[in-house]
Amino acid sequence: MRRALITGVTGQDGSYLAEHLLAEGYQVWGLVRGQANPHRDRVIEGVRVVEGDLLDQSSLVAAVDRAQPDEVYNLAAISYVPMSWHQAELTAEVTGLGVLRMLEAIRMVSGIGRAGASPGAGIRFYQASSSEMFGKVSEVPQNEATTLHPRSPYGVAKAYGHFITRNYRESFGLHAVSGILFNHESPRRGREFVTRKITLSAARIKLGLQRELRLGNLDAVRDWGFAGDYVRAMRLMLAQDRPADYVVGTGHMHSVRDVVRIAFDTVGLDWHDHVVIDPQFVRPAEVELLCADSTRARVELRWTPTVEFEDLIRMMVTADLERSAREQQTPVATPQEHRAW
Ligand code: NAP
Ligand code: F7E
Repeated sequence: MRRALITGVTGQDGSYLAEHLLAEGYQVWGLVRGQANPHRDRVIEGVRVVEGDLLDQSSLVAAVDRAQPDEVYNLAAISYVPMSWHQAELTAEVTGLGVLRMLEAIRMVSGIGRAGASPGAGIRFYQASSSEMFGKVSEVPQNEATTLHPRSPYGVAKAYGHFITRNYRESFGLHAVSGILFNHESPRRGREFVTRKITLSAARIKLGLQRELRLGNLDAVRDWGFAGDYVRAMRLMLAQDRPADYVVGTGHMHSVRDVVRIAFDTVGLDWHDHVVIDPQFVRPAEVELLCADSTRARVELRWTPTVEFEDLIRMMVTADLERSAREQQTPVATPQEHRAW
């Protein structure tokens, strides 16, 4: 039985990846931080919890030692781009240096890099890199060779994580890969990200629980896919004989305005009646456009996405309608509802 350790197991991707690996027969360990982490009940049933924090080197060594994983998936990060301007140093520590600490923990526990250790042997490492690293894009679409020009402290921190992962691969023969994932969403997406903010608001406005939706730049263009599809690519990357980095996305571009239109259309409302542009949601430096060229992932991993953009937005609105209607009837959420985000 293969053993996996997931950091960020309480996040969107962590939950889908844990489900996927359990279904594939893995023993799954999840790193959870904090004394009384309010997200602890998001950990999928069947996952073994180990305490630890990307800010604390010794806790990571202890976690790797306890889980004895064949594969480590480093998904933990401060992942909300606007927050990275307000807490730039913390973002660098967690999202950037946290990767180095995880790599060091693997090196210390497995002995990789010591005299006599065989290159490529031992623990395999997946780093959650991001299309945010492309930032001000130099070409459309973006692939593994596209120049990085990050536009936020988050993007800069991810670029560090990306290069230190590659460096450990080249320096120590570690089987370490970066998945350069484009935006991926689901009903479990955090409420601060634009798709979920829109689908939840459309549902709540429909139910009379909210009057307006305040947004920033409606012209921003992204390549949005379904998180459940993207975690399959993570496992496939670690299953390759030769470690390499892969871009993962759909290759289709849509604007924030498209998300708004489809979400309000799904609940039978005209978005113009409810959306207000609010400068507080406009970023100091914007990533205007992202679009993936996933040829390498499609050819080498045989990975393909299964959920179309419109279906994804409708899936999220439907889930938010059901959840909001339940909350309307039972204002105090049951533990089951907490778990379901
Ligand atoms: P998410 O929902 O925001 O989850 C982030 C996770 O990181 C949470 O489990 C959080 O735990 C954990 N975390 C934060 N600080 C930590 C620390 N100091 N020590 C340990 N754990 C910590 O993110 P996601 O959308 O699932 O994304 C997963 C990863 O992929 C992230 O690295 C993100 O940057 C990257 N990524 C995401 C996308 C996307 O579109 N979703 C695209 C490209 C790359 P708590 O519950 O304790 O806060
Ligand atoms: O913004 C615009 C905003 O916060 C998308 C993270 O998972 O994907 C995500 O980062 C776009 C931006 O995602 C609002 O200006 C307009 O252009 O949903 P988002 P993101 O910044 O692309 C990447 C790949 C990651 O790696 C990150 O971890 O939408 N936008 N109005 C807004 N965005 C938000 N959040 N809120 C608004 O009101």
